[in-house]
Amino acid sequence: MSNESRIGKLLETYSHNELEDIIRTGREFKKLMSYYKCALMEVETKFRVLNENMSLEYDRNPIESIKTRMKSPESILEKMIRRDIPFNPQDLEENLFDIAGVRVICSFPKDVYLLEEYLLRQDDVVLVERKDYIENPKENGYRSLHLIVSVPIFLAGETKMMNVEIQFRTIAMDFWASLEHKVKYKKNYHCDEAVLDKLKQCAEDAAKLDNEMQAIHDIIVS
Ligand code: 0O2
Repeated sequence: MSNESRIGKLLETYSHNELEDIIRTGREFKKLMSYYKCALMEVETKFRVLNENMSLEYDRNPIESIKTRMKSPESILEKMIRRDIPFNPQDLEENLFDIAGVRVICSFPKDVYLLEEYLLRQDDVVLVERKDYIENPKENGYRSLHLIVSVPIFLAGETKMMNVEIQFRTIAMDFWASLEHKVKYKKNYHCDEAVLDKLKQCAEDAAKLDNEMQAIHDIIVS
């Protein structure tokens, strides 16, 4: 369909006021997404600063890598429909907490909790929600520490608090989660019980490896 006929169809379908509403809502969504991007930058910087500082204090970097991602519009829409959230920016902001996501991959399991502690000690970070899937792994074996934190973003005319989801994992937990995600979402493949059991066993093996590497590290640094 050409742009002209698309616009013609919109003008036939919606009244002037309705079209104004759609455009205004679109602009508000765009603004909100830009705020989330700013919040991602703030949180990523906090972790880079902590990593740099710990390398000075303890002569090692506890963070292997940091990944940031904005939830895709398709995933946002799917979650809003699944959770019956009204389609407007305010309800989105109040109900979806994982639009901006930061994944912090750590060297050892204890680093996960150390970084959590250092982050939550900061005056401008507010803890909104905490799910410890390392202490209490999911039924399928998934392990990570999930936090939702609210952080300020300093804009030209105001300061706004924005929610960011942080997932802390070790390299082993990330290795498992990445491959499990690929296997699970592989098209036309239905995982039977035996495959799910094998995946769970792999998660347990990875956790065992993590604990052994942690024990070796503890001996070396003590
Ligand atoms: P993406 O693309 O990573 O954002 P819900 O999101 O509704 O399912 P909830 O309670 O918000 O439920 O989520 P939860 O349990 O805190 O975890 C959500 C995110 O954790 C997922 O995001 C994944 O990134 C990760 N995750 C949770 N469980 C698993 C799992 O079993 N396997 C893997 N590989 N990752 C997991 P999204 O939204 O699925 O996708």
